Amino acid sequence: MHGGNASGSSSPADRRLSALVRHLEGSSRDGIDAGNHSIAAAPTSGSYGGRNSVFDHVVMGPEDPILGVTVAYNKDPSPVKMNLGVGAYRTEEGKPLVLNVVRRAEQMLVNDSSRVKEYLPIVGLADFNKLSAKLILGADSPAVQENRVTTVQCLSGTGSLRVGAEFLARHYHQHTILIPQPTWGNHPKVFGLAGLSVKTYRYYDPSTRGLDFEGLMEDLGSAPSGAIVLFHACAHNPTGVDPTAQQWEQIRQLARSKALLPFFDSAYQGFASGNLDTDAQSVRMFVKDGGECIVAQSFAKNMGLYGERVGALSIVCRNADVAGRVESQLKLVIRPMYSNPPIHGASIVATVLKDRNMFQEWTVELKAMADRIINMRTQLFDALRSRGTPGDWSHIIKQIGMFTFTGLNSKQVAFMTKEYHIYMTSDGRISMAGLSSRTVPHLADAIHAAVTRLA
Ligand code: KET
Repeated sequence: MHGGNASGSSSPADRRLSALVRHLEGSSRDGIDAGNHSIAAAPTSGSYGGRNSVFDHVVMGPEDPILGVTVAYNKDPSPVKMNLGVGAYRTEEGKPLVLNVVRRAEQMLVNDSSRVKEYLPIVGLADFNKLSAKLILGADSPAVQENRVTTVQCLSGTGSLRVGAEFLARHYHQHTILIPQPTWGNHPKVFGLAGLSVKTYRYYDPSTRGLDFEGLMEDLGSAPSGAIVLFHACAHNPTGVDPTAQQWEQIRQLARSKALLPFFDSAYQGFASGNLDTDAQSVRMFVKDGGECIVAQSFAKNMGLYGERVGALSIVCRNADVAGRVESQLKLVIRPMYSNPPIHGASIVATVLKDRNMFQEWTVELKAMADRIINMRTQLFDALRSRGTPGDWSHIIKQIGMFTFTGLNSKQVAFMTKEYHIYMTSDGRISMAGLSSRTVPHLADAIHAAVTRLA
């Protein structure tokens, strides 16, 4: 115990607070724990360079390019405003959706009085981990059966990517990671801050609004041997353009021949096709060949658990022995970062995945979300065609997943926000899940005006 605190039996929080109060009053250094002397000695007493904060030099940071769109949207008083920025599902009425099966699972959890709020292990909920691995790799996956997959529960997709990246930065011989150009805006930051060196590979061709397959193969072909390669498992964000099964097979062969390490980001399983197995094909192809790979999974979108922060990181290894050692090191990454993950969301997912009926109910609700998005694509495409909006808009119905990469430029986006109160990311990406039959005409009017006035 640290000694010398005048407040006797008060809690650590109380002691810290009273130390802070004394400190701010500038009265004395007494009573501050030995380890905190630097606080008492810090020049915060009002005379620091004539300024009154040690943080005076801190400049205002920019808003996040995606989440900042919601911040701007929230400030707009217009009744016609639309938020097509963040990828979050909305109902036909424009409301956030909690799946019925999720409500049911939560009810069961609440009613179960044997459930407690103890810490989870560092790696999270065992059932959740096992079931998540099976969900992405396949119920009969030999890799799972042979115990050569280690899965740890993490803070949604982002946390899984970050833990995976930190592990690679510590234990993998190659620190170069190639990410697609373009990709989800957070990828370069997550990987860069974990200590990896981020490079890009060609992915999207704006002239065809499709995959730049040759560019992709060339860039992976000239990547340093052993480099990590990030792939979007399905429903590439922001482009909505995925390789075909045949192209994936060619990518797999090239990646394996160059000993590249595939790192899959699976944030939209079930959202691309409406089918969980179809959307996992790319990952399963790489696991089937017996080689190693990494998968970050998110349950934010497919189970609508955004704010619960539920995800998993799986590392598929050559054998069970390696998997065990890898897991021991993942624990050493996680423990000092956030100690162990939260219990509630993972318990919901485990409850749903474990029960045959609930699982079935989930797939139906998931398919309904995917279908509504596909329906919005058709409606928007038809609305633009009926307005005679210049340009070929067929990419709206060809692209898959939550987003349409419209091809609108940042000026056109700014115009639509200013004149029509439509909020979207400046790269022209719109979240189709934010649209409804009621709002399609307004969006089509805005796009029409933007492309006819600001070519
Ligand atoms: N990967 C991809 C490809 C992705 O689009 C997202 C989220 C995530 C990971 C992280 O999701 P998480 O909530 O950590 O499980 N994308 C949407 C939300 C965001 O930017 O945070 C989006 O692009 O709008």
